[in-house]
Amino acid sequence: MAKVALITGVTGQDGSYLSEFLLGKGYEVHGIIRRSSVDYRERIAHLEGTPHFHLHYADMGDSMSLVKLVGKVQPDEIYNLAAQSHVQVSFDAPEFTADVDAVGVLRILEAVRTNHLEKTCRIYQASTSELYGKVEEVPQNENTPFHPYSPYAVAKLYGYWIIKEYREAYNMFCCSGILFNHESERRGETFVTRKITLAAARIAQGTQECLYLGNLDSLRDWGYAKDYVECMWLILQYDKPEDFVIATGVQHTVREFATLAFHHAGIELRWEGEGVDEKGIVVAVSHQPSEVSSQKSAVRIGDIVVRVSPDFYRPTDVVNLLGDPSKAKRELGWNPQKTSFEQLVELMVKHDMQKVTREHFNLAEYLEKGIVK
Ligand code: NAP
Ligand code: G4F
Repeated sequence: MAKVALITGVTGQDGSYLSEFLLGKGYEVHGIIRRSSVDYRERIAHLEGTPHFHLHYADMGDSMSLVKLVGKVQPDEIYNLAAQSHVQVSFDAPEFTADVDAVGVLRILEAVRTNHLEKTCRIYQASTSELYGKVEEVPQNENTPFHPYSPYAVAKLYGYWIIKEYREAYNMFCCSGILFNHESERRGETFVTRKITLAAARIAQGTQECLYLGNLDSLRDWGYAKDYVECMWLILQYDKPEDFVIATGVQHTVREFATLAFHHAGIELRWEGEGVDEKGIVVAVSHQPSEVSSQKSAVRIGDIVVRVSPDFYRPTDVVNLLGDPSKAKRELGWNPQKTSFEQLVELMVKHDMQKVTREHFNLAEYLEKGIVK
């Protein structure tokens, strides 16, 4: 009998990679989607219609929908990835964030209990390095004290503790993966890495003039999402329900990410000024290999292509995340260095250079045919 997995947040970056991973392992995969007036299923469109992949409408804010779905699907494993996952947005929508990211976890746990599946169903909770927030030690491991530093992190802290509570109170196999930032070609376009790789590609191809960023000094431990979903699965296959830090053990600033991303887009930057006056200035431009772009670079030496805008500063910002993945390496046999920082930036820029080229050609074709003016 194939194992049955239920994924909340299946349309997201991680949900899409996890679906592919579990289908590859022979699972029957069920995913929760929510009604939207526009189609946000781009990341899983290639999976729809395949025999072992099923989508169901439900919402993390709607207990009844979750109880009914868990009863219908009878999952062996639940991967609770659904969340309002944007830290900056959580300052603008704190109540919604708490409802989905905190109480939503409780609703999943109770849906499992209501359906009497607590002895058989294993639950993975998408926890986060944001719990360490205003960090109390560097690097951070499973024993580092938490100091959440945003409404998002406070909501996720509830999720972490309610998982632990149900594990101890009801002997349920439920675990948190404390994942550090992980990125990919499918990363949401307002997270800093994807915002940078898309902007670098557009600036190189002349469809954007300047990229506006917030805190350039912020340090993150960035890994590749495709590598991280394997860990979610490994955590649920472990013989005991435990929490794990998942990270690469290497950190870089936002500025370093931007410098490398522009380099892969054919633009060398130097940085000048401080704080809100800091600028990224073009010092050299190279032609792109034809497989990433058909166009010559549109920028010139001396152009300012990155500026700082206080609009992207946060009321409280987490600035020093560095994970210690020793436990995952030792206990799960997971390789934290499968994809390096340099490879990650390169693959994201390469993808976005092609995406921007396609956008450009589509527009040119439409203009030629008189479809848009
Ligand atoms: P993401 O791309 O933003 O995806 C979030 C998913 O949650 C989407 O499928 C979204 O659906 C769904 N969702 C949001 N509100 C919902 C609701 N009320 N009901 C049902 N579904 C809802 O996030 P991600 O990067 O894949 O991250 C996955 C999980 O890991 C999140 O819980 C995130 O907080 C956590 N995490 C991420 C990272 C990271 O670096 N990526 C690190 C640590 C932890 P729509 O498509 O309909 O919006
Ligand atoms: O890319 P970010 O928005 O990711 P953040 O806040 O670290 O959150 C992500 O990772 C968490 C794991 O640690 C997840 F739990 C969470 O769901 C999400 O996936 O920002 C990274 C850093 C921040 O310090 C931010 O202040 O980049 C800084 N930054 C600088 N300029 C910017 C910008 N962030 C964004 N989004 N946009 C900017 O223009």
